[in-house]
Formats: sequence, C-alpha cells, structure tokens
Amino acid sequence: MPFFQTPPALGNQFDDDRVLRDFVSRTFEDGAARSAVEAELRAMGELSGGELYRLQLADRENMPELVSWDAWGNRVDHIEVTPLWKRAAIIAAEHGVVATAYERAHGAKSRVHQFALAYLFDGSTDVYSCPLAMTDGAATTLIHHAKASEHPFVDKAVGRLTSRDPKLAWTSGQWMTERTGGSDVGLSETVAKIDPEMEGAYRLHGTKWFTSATTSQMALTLARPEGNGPGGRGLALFYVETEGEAGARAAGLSVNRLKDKLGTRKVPTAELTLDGLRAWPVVGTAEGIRAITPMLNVTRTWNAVCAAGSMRRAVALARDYANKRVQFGAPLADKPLHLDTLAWMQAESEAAFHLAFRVVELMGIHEAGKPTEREAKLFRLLTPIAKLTTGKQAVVVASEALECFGGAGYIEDTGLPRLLRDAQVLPIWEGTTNVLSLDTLRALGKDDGLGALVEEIAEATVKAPLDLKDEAELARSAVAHAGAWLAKTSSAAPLEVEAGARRFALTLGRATELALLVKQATWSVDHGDKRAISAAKLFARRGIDLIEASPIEGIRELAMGD
Ligand code: MFK
Repeated sequence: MPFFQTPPALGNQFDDDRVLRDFVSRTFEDGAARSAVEAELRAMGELSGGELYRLQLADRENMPELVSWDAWGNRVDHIEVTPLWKRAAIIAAEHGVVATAYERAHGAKSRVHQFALAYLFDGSTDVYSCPLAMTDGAATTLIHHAKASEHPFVDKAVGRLTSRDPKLAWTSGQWMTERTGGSDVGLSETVAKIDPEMEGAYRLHGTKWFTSATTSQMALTLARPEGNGPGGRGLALFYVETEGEAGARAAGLSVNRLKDKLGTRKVPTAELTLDGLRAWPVVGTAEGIRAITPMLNVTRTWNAVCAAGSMRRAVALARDYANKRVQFGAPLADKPLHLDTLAWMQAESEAAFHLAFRVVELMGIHEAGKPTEREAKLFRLLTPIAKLTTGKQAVVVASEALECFGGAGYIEDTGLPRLLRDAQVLPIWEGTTNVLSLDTLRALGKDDGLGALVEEIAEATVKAPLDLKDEAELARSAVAHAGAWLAKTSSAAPLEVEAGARRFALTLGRATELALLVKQATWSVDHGDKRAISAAKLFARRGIDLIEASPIEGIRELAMGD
C-alpha cells in the first residue's frame, strides 16, 4: 500500500532552531564558552529530534501504573512509569538538565545554559519536565534556607537532586494541593504532630489531593503544626522522604490512586494519604507559604520555558508537514494563507521564548549574587508574568498546530493530540492565570515595581532599527498605559483593579515580549538576518495593549446569569 500522507519528521532540534541558536550566540560572547555550550545543546537537540522522539511515538499508549499490593498481600503502592520516562530520567541526569544550574560552569549565565537544555529536552519526553522542575525547585529552596536549617538532610538531598549519576540522582515532589483548594493553599488541613521517637521530627496526618510525579524519593510539603493558627502563616514547610526499607513506601504514606487526566498522562499524579509520615521542618515551624515561594518561582520559570518549548515543537512539526502535504495542486508551504498562519505561530513562539529566557537570565544573575535593585524587582515581577503569558500562548499555538494537520491532527495515533492536551496544563498548574495575575499585583508591591519594567522596556528598545520604531513605541506606550490605569484605578475603584488584573498582567507580558523581540531583532539585523524583524512586526499586530479604560456595566449579571 502506498502512503497517503507523509508524517512530519524532526531534525536536530538545536541546529533547526534559529531563535535558540541566536540567543545562545548573543548570550555567550566568549568563543570557548559558546562552543562548549553549543556542543551540549547540539547533543541534546540530536536526542530530542532523534532517539527520544522515536521513543515518544512508540510509547504513546503506555501509561504509568499503580500497583497497590504485591502477590503476598503486602501493601507496596509501587508506581511503574513508562519506558519513555525511564529513559528520560537517565538522559536528564547524564546531561545535567538540573545539575548544570548548580555546577555554575558559566557563572550568572549558567541558568541560560541549563534551561536551554531543558527547553530542548522537554518536547520529546511527555512532560518529564514536571519532576525535573520540582527537583530544581526543591534544590533551590533547600539551598535558600540552608543557613537557617541545621538538619543534615539538606546536604544529602541537594547532592542527590543535583547529581549527574542516574543511580544516585533523586527527584523531588512538591505536595501543596489539598481537597480544600489548589489556589488558596492557606486552607490546607494536614496536621504536623511532634514525633515522640525522634528529636526535631514531626509526623504528618492528612490528604494531598494532587501530587505530581509521585515517584520522587523526597518531597517538600506544607502542614500545620499542632497549635498553630489558621491560614498560610500557620503552615510550615516540611521535608519528607518517600521510601522506606528495601524500596518500600515510607511508613505512613499511601498512594490512594492515580488521577485520570486530560493530558500530562505520563506524569503519575496521585492522591496521597499521610498517616504518620515522618517529616522535618525546613525552616521554622510557621510561615510555610513564604518559605516555599523559592520553589514556586523556579517551577513557574520551568513552566514558561516548557511553554516556549512546546510551541517550538508545534511549529517544527507543522512546518515540516507544510513542505510535504499537497493540497489543491501545491504543498501547503506554497499557500499564502497557510504561510500567514505558520508565521504568526512562529512569532508567538519567538515572543514566548524571549520572555521565558529573560526570566532565566535574571534567575542566573540573582543566583550568582549580583542583581542590581532593578534586576531583583524585575525577577520577582516577570516570573508570574512569564508563566501566565506563555501558558496561554502555548494552548493557542498547540490548537492551531493540530489544525495545520487537518483531520490528522485530531487522530490519536499521529501523536499530535498530545501537543494540545499537554499544553492545556500550562495555564493551570503552578498557579492559574488569574492567581498569577493577582501575584503580579502582589509583586509590584508598594514600591515602584513597574518603574523597573518601564526601564527594562526602554533599554530593550532604545537601539531599535528604523523598521521597528513603531513597534518599539507600541511596547513602551502599552506599559505606560497599564501603569496609568493602575495608578488611577487603585485610588478610585480598588475592586476594578482585581477585575482588570488579567488584562493588566497580559499587557505587561505582551509588551515585554514585544520589547524583547525588538531587542533580538536589533542584534539579528547586525548579524545579517531580518527574520526577527518580521517576528516583531507580526507579533505587534496581534494585540499588545489589552487595558480597558472603563469597566462595562452588568458584568455580574452576564457572568452568573442573574
Ligand atoms: C512544565 C513544568 C512545570 C512544573 C510543574 C510542577 C508540577 C507541580 C504541580 C502543582 O501545581 S503544585 C501546586 C501549585 N500551587 C500553586 O502554585 C499555588 C497557587 N496559589 C498561590 O500562588 C497563592 O498566591 C498563594 C498560595 C501564594 C497565596 O497564599 P496566601 O496565604 O494568601 O499568601 P500571602 O499571604 O499572600 O503570601 C505569603 C508570603 O509569601 C508573603 O510574604 P510576607 O509574609 O513577607 O508578607 C508574600 O509576599 C509571599 N509570596 C507569595 N507568593 C510569592 C511570594 N514571595 C515570592 N514569590 C512569590 N511567588
């Protein structure tokens, strides 16, 4: 039988990615450093477009399985992950997808090095980025609190979480969500009781309603020490280990079931009962939400990078197919309307890349201990903005990518529907779009947080080529408009600030993306490439300033049908 349609194929995902290659060249000016980083990224790009991608397609129907009992009636609660995930774990450790950030071979730029590996790795591993993100977040959090924490588990755990040896490497969970709510974590009901058998330890009792990648050897979690008050301030941050003797589950930990989810289907997401699980406070016995925020900020950055990575994968597949699929007498790549569609997908994808990697740059500067006051403010502000902006973009681009394949995009055994299913989690976990919009307001705080962004955008656009003067002005004016709206509305009608928080945060996100596209285009023109100019121009037409001057009457009636 002849093939009716030729499936899309992938090449080396580093060599094929102009945006990543240019960004790496711009970041690593030193030739030796650049060559070293490029060699690692090229190796990961080869795996991502080759072995891992083939394995991903072959692994499509496999799912993680929970084995609750062994043949002899013992409760084991073993979770068996799929072959793709087993291989991904080895590759992630050996290629240092987490470790690279902690080895700091390139100082403040080490985070760019590491997240470029993660960006390439993610697309072919069915969200193995989830345990890696939490592993990275846990390592950062433990290091952040290390001075205040006297427990020996810190050195042991950080060594494992950042190991390149697959036999030694650990991953970490992040157990936050309970039945009472995923957003309002302060409602958590898990109780921590002093452990009478071990000094300094506690025993946890409660239920964790969503725990992602529950194969991890440790987790950071929140619980309320007995006698503490309500809310987030009464919670404490705890370290737990999940394995007991001879590979069994730790005493007091049971896996009730795995969740049946729309996407991230390779991620074993579990409901857990904690009935006396031993735990150690990481830093004090209160203020747990504040204590876990370093972890949230790392995992939210992973979310943004993986959103950009998923968009890149969607475009790569759609682009390859456009060369192969002939309709109405010509390949799709020769159809103006199809090209228009692919071009805006690419523009959105480039914009997301630059915003995500700006946060990555700032994280690296922060960790190297050299942030200016402006960089510190920007890092705090752009983290939620990047997460919420790129999460939404990823869903739109994934949906459009499926449409680029027509009916084939809707058929499971092409492997394409996964793109959309897995993208849909990006605006949900790690804080929904609305929760992160409110966090954006929190991050602005009482001081001049927006001033830092105004300066950032001015600096990114100051050398804009003549072709991009209008786009540079649009980025600047959108942020100025957002700032003016916030100042006016905060004093006149504070409730309207909350109602407009998403439009406000997305305006900041898209304006920053546009400014960063202009910055990249300035560099690219100097290096003889005009494609980044087209990306900035096209992106500018797709909606930057979303601020609405005045609220519309009757919103409640419309929303609730009152
Ligand atoms: C592709 C890979 C992606 C990785 C996937 C990993 C899988 C993980 C799956 C999950 O989804 S795990 C669960 C994720 N859950 C969340 O993200 C929770 C969403 N909810 C929020 O983020 C709420 O905003 C929050 C729980 C933080 C609100 O709680 P509260 O009790 O109202 O907190 P409050 O009082 O506003 O803040 C407490 C302190 O923390 C304050 O500092 P102070 O005590 O000094 O005043 C805040 O300023 C600070 N804070 C809050 N968020 C912060 C922060 N500080 C820095 N950064 C932040 N993001």
